[in-house]
Amino acid sequence: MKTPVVIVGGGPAGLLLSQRLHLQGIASVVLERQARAHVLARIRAGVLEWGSVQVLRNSDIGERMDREGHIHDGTDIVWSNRHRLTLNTRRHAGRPMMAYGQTNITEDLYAARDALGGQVIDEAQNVALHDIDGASPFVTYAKDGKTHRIDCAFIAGCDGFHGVSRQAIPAAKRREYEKVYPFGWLGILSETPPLPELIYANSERGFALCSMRNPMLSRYYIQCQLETNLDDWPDHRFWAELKARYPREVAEAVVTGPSIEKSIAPLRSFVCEPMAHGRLFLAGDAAHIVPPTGAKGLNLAISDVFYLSRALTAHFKQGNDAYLSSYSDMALRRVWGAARFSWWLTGLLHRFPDQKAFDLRAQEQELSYLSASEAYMKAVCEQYAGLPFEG
Ligand code: RFL
Ligand code: PHB
Repeated sequence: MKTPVVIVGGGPAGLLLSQRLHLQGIASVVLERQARAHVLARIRAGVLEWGSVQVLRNSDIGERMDREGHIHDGTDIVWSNRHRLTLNTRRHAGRPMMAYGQTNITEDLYAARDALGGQVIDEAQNVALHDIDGASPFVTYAKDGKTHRIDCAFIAGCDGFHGVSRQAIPAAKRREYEKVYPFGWLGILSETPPLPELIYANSERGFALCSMRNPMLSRYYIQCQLETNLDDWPDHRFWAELKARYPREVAEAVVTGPSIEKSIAPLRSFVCEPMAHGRLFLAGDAAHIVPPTGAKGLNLAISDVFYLSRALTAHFKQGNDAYLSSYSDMALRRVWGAARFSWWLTGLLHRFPDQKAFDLRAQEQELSYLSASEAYMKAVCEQYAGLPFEG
């Protein structure tokens, strides 16, 4: 088989790239390791920056998002069980946010790829990248007991943090920056009405987050120890702990019910430089991971794909490789902006095992200053709302 672009990974980054290339008349094949049902069952991100909303709209997959997504003005933060502030992105950065789940976006993307006859090969095993340094790269994979080969002009590595694409860049050409946090998030999904706002909590019992998916679906998280066992967290214990981390008026407003999903996500910051080598280009979690505190992971996957689809389009339609050559540097500028912001917000809102009384006072002071200073609030909201895309 032969195709202009092989895309490794059928998560949001890979599917969105194939969709955007298709709309420009450029064919691709997506190779996904898991079964489609498995990919569609993932519960992950919930918050979109306005720039991401616009990219999804102009990729022809914004219709259901515009119908069912919830546009809101930003997110609240409560701390010391008393104080509350709002990161009002509409007021301080001129753009709102959108609550619309990654699970829905993935469904929308698969529906759009199917409608346009896009080729997504699932359960593709042992995907391997070959000759990425040369002019004629190819990808091999196993399916139904046979080995297949696809020749291409470019390979997009969109296979997430545990994928194979990043490892195809020779170790000597790659620099990796990593920070592993000494805690995780225990998250649940419940078919109950969410609070009207997203609310992060910095409490003495640890971080918590009340979030939403739709009018009858809520998402909640609490900071937990890495060695936490899900069996030790029946729903009643989760709800009690969540409520204990919020002021009374918030806790009383939380509507509890049985969880329909419960999982633990460890927190990590990771960036791989460069994001390209030869004819391989990385996008999304394959190149970088941020802790979920700033809600940036999916948004970065979308901005990488915006840059990469523009670069491949310029190559195939105008024979212009300027954007391909600058892809890694341009994407990384935005990635580091979000990586720094996510690291900062994680530090501001969590309890760390080695924190001293001084550190806690400094956290409280920073939150007080943020609520008092218009200038600081503006700087934070501009980053929470998402940095602009480069032209
Ligand atoms: P994905 O979603 O991991 O998809 C990669 C796909 O590649 C496949 N794959 C392979 N395919 C072929 N061959 C191989 N060898 C392969 N290895 C892997 C995988 O099966 C998978 O289908 O990466 P992608 O597309 O880059 O998308 C990134 C996002 O999923 C991620 O950044 C976000 O979910 C992060 N995130 C959030 N981001 C936000 O922007 N806003 C949020 O509110 C937000 N909340 C979150 C989050 C992530 C979380 N977890 C669980 C890590 C909340 C949580 C709890
Ligand atoms: C979510 O709704 O899953 C969510 C919201 C905000 C975050 C992270 C996750 O910072």
